[in-house]
Amino acid sequence: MSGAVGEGCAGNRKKGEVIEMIYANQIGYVSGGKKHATISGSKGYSLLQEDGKVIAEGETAELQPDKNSGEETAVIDFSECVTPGRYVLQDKAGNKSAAFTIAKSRKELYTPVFRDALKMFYFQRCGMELEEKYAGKYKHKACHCQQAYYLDDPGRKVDLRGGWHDAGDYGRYVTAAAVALGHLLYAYELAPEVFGEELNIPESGNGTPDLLNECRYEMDWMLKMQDADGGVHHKATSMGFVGFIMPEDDAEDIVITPVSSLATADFAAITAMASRVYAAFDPEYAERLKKAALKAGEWLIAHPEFCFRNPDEVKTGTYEDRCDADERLWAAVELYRMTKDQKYLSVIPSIFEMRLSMTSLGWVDVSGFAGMCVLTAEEGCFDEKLLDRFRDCWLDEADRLVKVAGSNAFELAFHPSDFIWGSNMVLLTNAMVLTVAHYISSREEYLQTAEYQLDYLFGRNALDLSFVTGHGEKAFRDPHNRPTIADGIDDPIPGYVSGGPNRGACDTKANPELLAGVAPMKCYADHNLSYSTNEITIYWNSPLVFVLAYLMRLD
Ligand code: G3I
Ligand code: 9MR
Ligand code: ZN
Repeated sequence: MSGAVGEGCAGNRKKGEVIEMIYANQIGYVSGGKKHATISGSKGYSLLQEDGKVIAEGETAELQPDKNSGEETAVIDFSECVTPGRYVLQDKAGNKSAAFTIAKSRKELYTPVFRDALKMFYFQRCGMELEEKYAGKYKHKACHCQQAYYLDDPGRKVDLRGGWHDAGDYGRYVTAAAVALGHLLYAYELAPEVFGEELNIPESGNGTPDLLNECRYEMDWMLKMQDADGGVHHKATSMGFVGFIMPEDDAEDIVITPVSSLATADFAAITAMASRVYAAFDPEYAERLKKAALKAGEWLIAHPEFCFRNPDEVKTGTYEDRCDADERLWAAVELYRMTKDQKYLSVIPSIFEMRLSMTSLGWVDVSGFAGMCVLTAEEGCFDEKLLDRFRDCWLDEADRLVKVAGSNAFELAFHPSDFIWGSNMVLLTNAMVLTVAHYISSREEYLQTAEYQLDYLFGRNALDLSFVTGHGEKAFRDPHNRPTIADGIDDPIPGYVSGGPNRGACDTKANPELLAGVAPMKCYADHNLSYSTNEITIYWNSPLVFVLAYLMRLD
């Protein structure tokens, strides 16, 4: 990794300043595919080999103002260059893009970042030692092995070892976990052939794909969050966020907050789905998951009302959500797909009347997972009307994304309002919507637009920054991630996705004062204190794994 980005980017480019730059995908492009970069401030460019030899020269169409970056930009199309190698783009003033590869295949191009993005989940493991043979220099001792207690019944304690740390903090939250597992397990279902056993995790070589081994580590923890009556507790964290210490040094009590309908519905959905996925590898485990899903389903039927409470005294993340209809929808279709019992579908008409977004794949809105369940089910599982409804919504949204991407020179399916906390999840779940649209329609433009979204993540953005640690000449380096801050190692663990630019940033390194006049795409600081722009989470990595898996499968 070279080309370190200095302390923070926020505020470094204000309105009115003329920028002359070329932004390229720093990981690179596939020989036979489209190759686009974005030029800012001028139109003439050359494509150079890494040794300086000029391969092509050209001029773009007229520059256009771009609302997201605040720059005057145009698309550079150098698709004609098909020879594998290392290249750089340069404008007439001599400004160079980051270097990038043109590779023979998607597999060749994406495998390193794909492996690291997936190995991230191992590094998030809680409750076990990360041994040197798997974790290398990022090894650490077992953490959070103390018994946890229930906030509403402090005398009741439980062994809660396991699962993944949610993010840069050490909390474990069920709705966030279910969403990450949803991205990962659907990646497996749609592209099983790309998941092998070469992750070098403790279970590697046991005959089960490492992705499923890794997901099971999280699932086993989730099972511990369920009560005997089927209800599932919302989260298990300390009372507040701890300091910047290694996880094994965190000796705070772990408290389990009350059951929520959000957690119970997400749990029902993901355990039902997992029982299907694991059946081929471990039928007994699949049966256990099925029972847990059914119990959660019973709880949902017995508690039709919305239920969620984050006690004020517990200051960690809330994952607050005011509507559980989308979670119940996801649970309904997964439980139906598992049992074929019509009773689960009875909630659907009233949920449809609520006119929810039907394609969301984040922790607030999970209706997109219901869509994926229906759209990817075996023929005849769901009735045609339901299928058509989901299909229409899905393709409408994919068409919208293609149109938005077509309207700017980053080919980014974003409006300024999309730069929220975790904007890179918006980006990557948009790319998921596009790849699934390709899966159901085979239309090339969906795939293309999905890859343009990856271009942005990997450096074709106005920060000239790859949002994945260790991948790209100018990759972000300073995530808000407690182990990375505390371990004394210079390089961050590779393969982590940053939350990304956030217009509503609210920390000491990116906030309204520092960001006054800064364009949405630049509301970002590569600083470990910038939790609102530069944290990492399991559910920001998982959609990247999905998108890369889908693309690699097409080779
Ligand atoms: O949904 C609204 C949208 O309608 C509106 O247009 C937009 C404009 O601001 O905001 C959207 O709400 C945002 C919400 O996330 C949903 O995306 C809020 O502004 C934003 O503040 C909120 O941020 C969440 C953050 O916690 C603060 O609550 C992040 O999504 C969420 O990923 C993050 O999660 C934290 C955990 O609590 C603790 N662990 C780390 C993790 C990552 O930072
Ligand atoms: O580290 C915390 C991070 O995981 C959360 O996403 C974020 C917002 O809830 O909060 C971080 O913790 C900060 C806290 O909110 C305010 N004091 C400083 C903490 C560390 O930066
Ligand atoms: Zn831990």
